[in-house]
Amino acid sequence: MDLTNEKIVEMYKVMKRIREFETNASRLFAEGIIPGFVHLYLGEEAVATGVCSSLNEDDYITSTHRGHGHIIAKGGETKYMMAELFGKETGYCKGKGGSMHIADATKGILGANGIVGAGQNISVGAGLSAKYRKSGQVCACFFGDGSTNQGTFHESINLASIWKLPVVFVCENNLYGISMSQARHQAIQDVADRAVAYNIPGVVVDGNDIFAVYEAATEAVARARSGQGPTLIECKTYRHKGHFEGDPTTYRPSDEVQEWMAKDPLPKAVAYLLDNEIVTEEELKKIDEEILREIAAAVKFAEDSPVPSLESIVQDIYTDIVEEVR
Ligand SMILES: Cc1ncc(C[n+]2csc(CCOP(=O)(O)OP(=O)(O)O)c2C)c(N)n1
Ligand SMILES: [Mg+2]
Repeated sequence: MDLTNEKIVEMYKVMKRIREFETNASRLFAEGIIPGFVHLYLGEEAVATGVCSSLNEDDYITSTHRGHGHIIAKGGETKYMMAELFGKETGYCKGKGGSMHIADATKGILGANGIVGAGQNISVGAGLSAKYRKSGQVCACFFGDGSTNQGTFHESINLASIWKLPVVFVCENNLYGISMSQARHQAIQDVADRAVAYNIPGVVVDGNDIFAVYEAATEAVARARSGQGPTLIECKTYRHKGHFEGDPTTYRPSDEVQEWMAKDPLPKAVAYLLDNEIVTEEELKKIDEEILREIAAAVKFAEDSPVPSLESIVQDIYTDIVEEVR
């Protein structure tokens, strides 16, 4: 692979940033500071990082209800994300969207999405737009195993395939849709098998191996960018926490959890960096400390930010948009 040491370190930083953001979100939710629902990306960091590292800055992503990792990996700003989780005025959606509605059009982040499968349709729209404008952009579309039973999955891949749109479909197969195991929700083991029905490549990769994800994504992105159409990449992975924070996860056998915790992508990446002498222990410590400081600053920013004013409840809604259009 054509990866410089510098790029490998950058990829590690992204994974670590996601890990630290999510660890803090978990704590702050348990303390009752973050309201609403949060679905954490802990354990799945290598997927978003590997895929987004293969994209250009002006490429697009669509995301899911478990979106923090995707947004960070595509360059979303952690302080505005954290403020949004807190419901504060300085957040990405001025505190009115929360975890599942974070978007940043300036970075090609077309939004987290509380509707399972809805990002798939949006990715086809983005791909169609890029093709129509001949912009050379690609859209990476993230979604879970559960969503691949939705009509949107099939309709989106069908259109992207027939129109050869520049979309990379990335299934994060974490073996569950809420409490429903994959074995109970579909009669196949590999979601990638479904690519056959649309005559596109379907690839299975170890989603906890950042290099495997990066390699598959790089190939799929090149294929998409050169007008050959979409690829379906299935990343086998596992979430460390429950479906949402507060989920007691009684439905997962403990040996399965242990098996996957041993495959945690973060220590794997650390071992790679040290074993291949890409960084020294000391340099790694400095990198980690820098990320810890960044996330602590994001939490402080969120804490210090004001809650939205009462008047803002009727701002940025339909009537405002109509006025803007006029
Ligand atoms: C259209 C729709 N149906 C049902 C739900 C409720 N729901 C939220 S997350 C989820 C499971 C999603 O599983 P998966 O796609 O595997 O993603 P994961 O949570 O494992 O990342 C469901 C059914 C929803 N949000 N939207
Ligand atoms: Mg799932």
